[in-house]
Amino acid sequence: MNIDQALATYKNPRTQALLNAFKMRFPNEKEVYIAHAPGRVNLIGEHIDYNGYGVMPMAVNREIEVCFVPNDTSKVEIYDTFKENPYREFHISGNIEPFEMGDWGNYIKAPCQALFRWTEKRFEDKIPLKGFKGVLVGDIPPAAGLSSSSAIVVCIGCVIDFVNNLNIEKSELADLMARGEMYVGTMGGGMDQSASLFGHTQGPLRIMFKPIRVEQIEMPKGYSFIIANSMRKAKKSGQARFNFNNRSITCKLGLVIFKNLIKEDYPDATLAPSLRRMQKIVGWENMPKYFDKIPKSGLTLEEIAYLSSLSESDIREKYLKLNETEYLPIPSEGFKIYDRLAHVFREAKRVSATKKAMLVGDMEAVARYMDESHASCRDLYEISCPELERLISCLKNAGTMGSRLTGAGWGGCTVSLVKSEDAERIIEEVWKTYYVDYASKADDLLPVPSYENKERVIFACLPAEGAGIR
Ligand code: NG1
Repeated sequence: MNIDQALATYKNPRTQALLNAFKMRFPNEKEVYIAHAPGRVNLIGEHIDYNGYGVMPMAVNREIEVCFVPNDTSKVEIYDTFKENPYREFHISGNIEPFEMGDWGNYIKAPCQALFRWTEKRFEDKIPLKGFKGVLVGDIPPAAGLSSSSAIVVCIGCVIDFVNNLNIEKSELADLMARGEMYVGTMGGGMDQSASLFGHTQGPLRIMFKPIRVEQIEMPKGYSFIIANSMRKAKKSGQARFNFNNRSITCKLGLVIFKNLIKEDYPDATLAPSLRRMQKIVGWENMPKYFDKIPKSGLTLEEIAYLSSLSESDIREKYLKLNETEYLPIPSEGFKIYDRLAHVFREAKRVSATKKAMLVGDMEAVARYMDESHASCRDLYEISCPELERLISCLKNAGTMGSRLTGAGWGGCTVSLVKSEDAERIIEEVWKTYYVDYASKADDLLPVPSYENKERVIFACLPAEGAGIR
């Protein structure tokens, strides 16, 4: 579409800012395209996607947009007006050297490398892949557990798919983007990329993995979800990356111990690639017999070696190695395998129960499962923090039906189920009790915006359509 025509068509201020920024950066380009990808809020099913279990997120009306034109070469040139990140350029190949750890440009490189490798195997004639000139904008709060980073990855994936006429089927693209994002160094499970691609305007999604299957869930009328940011940044680089990978690796260590415990009774289950597959073979009813043999304390490497019948060096090489040079540090309190797995199994059951409750309109039950999920994230998975706890109590005191942290944890956002008629009143009350009386006075949290801009940190969200080209 002609850029002036686009300016006349897309009136919302974010897209207007995007188009104007593109005009300024690339004044000679007249025919442009716009790709978009929403963020997501996870309603229930936390830290279980990477164990193979289904989750229930909802794509929300906060998104990343990229205005772009195809390049004739493999060069990618991109500006970010979203977080004032520096300009980045590179060539697409199957082995793209990453920028420094934590650089935003790695979220652009990740999907490019993944799509190059995918295409190389299938359509030799489309190699080298064409790049693009683009400008990115967005209104998903970064590092808040709303998947701004996966929205960037998915949005760029859509751009590359479009520019090269690849026409990749949606669930394949979701899977590719999930694996592709591991390029930045986190071992996530695939929920975010699928939620961003499969979003729909009627409500949440039930997403199952391997292979990806998505069911659209319709929300009963009269209820809303409020997202509130704790203002504690939940970054996924640095220490937070170790915390995240520690949880994912602890679950893998749990799986090898489990396999050793069941190997005589269920030889088939020893090949299972995830906790879910293993549990499917064993059956929920038989799980406690083995699970109860895992000590409840934090386990040392020596104890894990004993319980899994592996050597310590095997465990280190197979499970603790993060990349060529880094190993996961052994936590001082040991690996709390029992507690982490207890969360995973119970949370997986809660997701199924939530779906059933939502389908029959029992929102009291949905709220109860959300509260239980939060308690489990706090006590068993230990991913909460004092700010999230304080915010949750402000929300509950203001009258939410159910409230929980959402996303990876250690800060970021909460999600609450409320009666739609109560939403505005609850937002006003929590604005006062959390943001004015607490967060604005704490010196190590993100700055609290003015009252007029409060929807940047607390808002009732709407379900949104999935990523694509406008
Ligand atoms: P966020 O909230 O974007 O940090 C991460 C993982 C998800 C999932 C959740 C926890 C990535 C890209 N995302 O999400 O796959 O494991 O944590 O439920 O790693």
